[in-house]
Amino acid sequence: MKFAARINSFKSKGKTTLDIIREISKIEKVTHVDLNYPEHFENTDFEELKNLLEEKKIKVNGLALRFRDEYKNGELGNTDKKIAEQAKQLCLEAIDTAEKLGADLVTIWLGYDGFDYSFQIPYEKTWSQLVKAFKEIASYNKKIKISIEYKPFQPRAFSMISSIGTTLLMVSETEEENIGVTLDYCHMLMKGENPAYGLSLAAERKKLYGVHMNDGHGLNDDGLITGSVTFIKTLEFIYYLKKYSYDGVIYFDTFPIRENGIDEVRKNIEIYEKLESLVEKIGIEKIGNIVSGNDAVKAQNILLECLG
Ligand SMILES: [Mn+2]
Repeated sequence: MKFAARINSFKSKGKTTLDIIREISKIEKVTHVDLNYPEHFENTDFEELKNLLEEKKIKVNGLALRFRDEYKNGELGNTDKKIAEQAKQLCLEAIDTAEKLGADLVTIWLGYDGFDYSFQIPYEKTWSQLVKAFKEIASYNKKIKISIEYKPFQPRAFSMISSIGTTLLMVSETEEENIGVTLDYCHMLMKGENPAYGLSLAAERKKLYGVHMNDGHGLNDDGLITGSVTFIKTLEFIYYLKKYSYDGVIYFDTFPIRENGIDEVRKNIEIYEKLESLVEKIGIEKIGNIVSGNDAVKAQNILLECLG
């Protein structure tokens, strides 16, 4: 298995990206990190970073764009063409940097491309602008996969790319081979989606590029430990990951604000592996047979088997 920990879970005053990578490398079973661009590269010597990653045998899964306050009225879809162009350039820089680090994935979450009021933005115009921007970003370097991470709201009241449906529509309209989807489990709950269904839609189309595991109560991006709230939905999600032979990295996008970061990552891995072993124990084929039967009552046998 390939597991990645979240750098910002270990952030505290005075700690550098390099300090955090050193800390994360001590956690057994963590094989990868995801780095935010440009955030985690600021005040960081690039060669030193590269050498440290090699020394600690930690791979970079990918880079994730982080847009600052200057983009608060929109990133790639900003009506101010200058800001939109700047946002695009930042994505291209991230692609170059990912390649230099041997990563093949750049994740783009457009937190600010959205709206808060009725009549605030011209939907079709903004949408077309996003299609054009993603097309340019994806065709810039075909070796790098561009993955759209959607979130229904926060910080905006409505995001432009807010669901598995709008994300796959965007992916489809860009008509580029190397563009796909990153599923953040908690974001899916916020949207009221059943995560496993969204996974199946993306994986069937060979567009599942990234998975962020976590959990939440649905109304907020809680970033809780995987499986801690929605056990059976998480089990179903992992069943589909196995069914589709997902071999990418499992990134724990969780927020241990009051918890010890290292213990929290370990617990995420422990639970993930336990859930995976439950799926294996019950059996992919047996679960598949139950699913194809469309029998709600019989489906509960999966839960009962887990309970022992
Ligand atoms: Mn995420």
